Amino acid sequence: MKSPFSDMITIDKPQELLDIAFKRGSKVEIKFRPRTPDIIKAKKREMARINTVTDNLVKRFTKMIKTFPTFENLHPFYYDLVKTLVDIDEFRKIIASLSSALKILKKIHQEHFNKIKRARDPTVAGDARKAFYGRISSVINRLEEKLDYLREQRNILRKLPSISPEIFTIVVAGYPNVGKSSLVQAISTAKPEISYYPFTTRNLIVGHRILDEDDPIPQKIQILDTPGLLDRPLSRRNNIELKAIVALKHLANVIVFMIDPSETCGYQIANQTHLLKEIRDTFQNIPFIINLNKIDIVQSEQISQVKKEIKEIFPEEELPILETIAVKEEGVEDIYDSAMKYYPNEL
Ligand SMILES: Nc1nc2c(ncn2[C@@H]2O[C@H](COP(=O)(O)OP(=O)(O)O)[C@@H](O)[C@H]2O)c(=O)[nH]1
Ligand SMILES: [Mg+2]
Repeated sequence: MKSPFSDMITIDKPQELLDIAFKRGSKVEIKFRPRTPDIIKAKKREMARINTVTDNLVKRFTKMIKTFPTFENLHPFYYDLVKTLVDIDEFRKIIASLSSALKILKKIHQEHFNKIKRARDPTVAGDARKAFYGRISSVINRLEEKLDYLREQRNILRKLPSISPEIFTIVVAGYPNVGKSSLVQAISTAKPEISYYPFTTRNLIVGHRILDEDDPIPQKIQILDTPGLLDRPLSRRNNIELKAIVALKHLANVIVFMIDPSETCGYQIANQTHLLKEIRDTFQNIPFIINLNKIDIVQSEQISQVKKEIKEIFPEEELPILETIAVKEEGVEDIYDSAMKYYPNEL
């Protein structure tokens, strides 16, 4: 699984671009028939040099431009995340100015190519090539700030999490220490992978589960543990953080909200149900499952009490409430089965 940005090529500095291109130019070798006049040799050599230099720069620039995906074609999850990180309008302007620099480069090439062609003296041909080098150097050097900007953007975008936005995703939310990681681990077939997510200092944990190992084309789902994202009140987040969190709505097919009725996580039930309400309101159209964990260390009266409180918070809708002992993997398959009720059935 890869993010659309994980294979982006490096953005060179102008001097690096020019050094490589000129080096290629200086290595051009042409074989001449015996007794070829010096003027013909000089012209052919200089033409081949400026062609090589231009080709090299055009290819390199085209690659740099193409390495940035067209934002409109991104999956909405990545598009929303990118918007929190990058000024898309500024970005487009810069890409456009690279494209126009390419056009100028080709024009300068044409002019000097013609000069070399018309030369009647090897020195004139050599001078035309040198003049060409000088002019394109200044065109490319003028792009320095723009290339610096693109390099920074690339470094930011490259860190975006590797998630498959297309596959069925269960997102696990809830306060720290309620048992989210234990649940994700218990449900996943493979060892969860760790991914960076913007605006959190914690890592996103991505577990996978293969639906049927015997299937010739095994179908996978993913289970996300979201430390630092859906584990504290949204009302205390700034706007940008919130946007990065809300981007999860494009990803989540089901949200499992975990509550620790034992309060050994360090958060009171009232705080936990408050977060539950906030997250329910934020992700309104996404199916929701409530998970009471750590029932091994809670009295059954306490569990009934928490269930009653939850029902009072949501008088309009009957959300499923399931109980687990995540560390002992008890009840976790019921969570999985319950989430999979929302899995789109094939024909
Ligand atoms: N007694 C008990 N402890 C649990 C249970 N699930 C998790 N824990 C413990 O609670 C702590 C936090 O669990 P973790 O999965 O890391 O929570 P997270 O911070 O929400 O990811 C760990 O010490 C777990 O061993 C459970 O069902 N019962
Ligand atoms: Mg955890």
